[in-house]
Amino acid sequence: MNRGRLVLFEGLDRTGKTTQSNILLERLKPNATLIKFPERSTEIGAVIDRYLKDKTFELPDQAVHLLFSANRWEMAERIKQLLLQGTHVVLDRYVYSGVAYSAAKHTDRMDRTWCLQPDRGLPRPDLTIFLTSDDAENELRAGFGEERYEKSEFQQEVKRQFVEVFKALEDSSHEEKLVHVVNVTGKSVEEVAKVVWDLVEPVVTLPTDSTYSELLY
Ligand code: 2DT
Ligand code: MG
Repeated sequence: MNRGRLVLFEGLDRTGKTTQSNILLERLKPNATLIKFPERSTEIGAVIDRYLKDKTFELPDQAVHLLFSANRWEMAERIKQLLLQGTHVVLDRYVYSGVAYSAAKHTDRMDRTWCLQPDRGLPRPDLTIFLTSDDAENELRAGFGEERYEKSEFQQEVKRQFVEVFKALEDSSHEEKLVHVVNVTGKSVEEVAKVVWDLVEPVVTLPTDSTYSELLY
């Protein structure tokens, strides 16, 4: 049987990741599942949810980073099973959010290399799409500012970290393109969905290895 593909949307808050993940899910259905990280319904996800919502709940940055990674490991077996049974898995955030948000904190010794390590061995995306925008338009969307990290200076630093992570990983590997950048500035939801589908269609159509790969940094 043809295995499912792992398609990842990354990006800053409110660049349309969730909207685009849902549109893609509908296009790939019935043969597809959506998983959003952090997955707040698990044991570890509940702690993460509290940390994000309650700004008085303090944890060391290293511990928070490891919780986000542990939350992916909580879901890893399910993702593998879905792929092997032929179901496409659409991810709304994954390891690159983990690195970019943590590295943006500039905690001593917690650099990008440190941040990548706990995710080593997780299923590797077949396609990564990074949704970005030129300006602060994402801040104007409803609800922005309610959770931890939703501050414009921090978002700018996260954006810089995303760019650097992708660049560093791309430079160090000889694989095919690691990430496809889609700038959503001035584009409608439908226009972005079209660009996304043009990237996804070949990936879900072409034959692939019978098993997934793993992330090896
Ligand atoms: P949402 O707004 O998308 O629910 O995300 N985050 C996410 C991290 O800091 N590390 C991670 O590994 C992941 C997956 C991004 C909630 C916030 O959690 C951040 C925003
Ligand atoms: Mg958010």
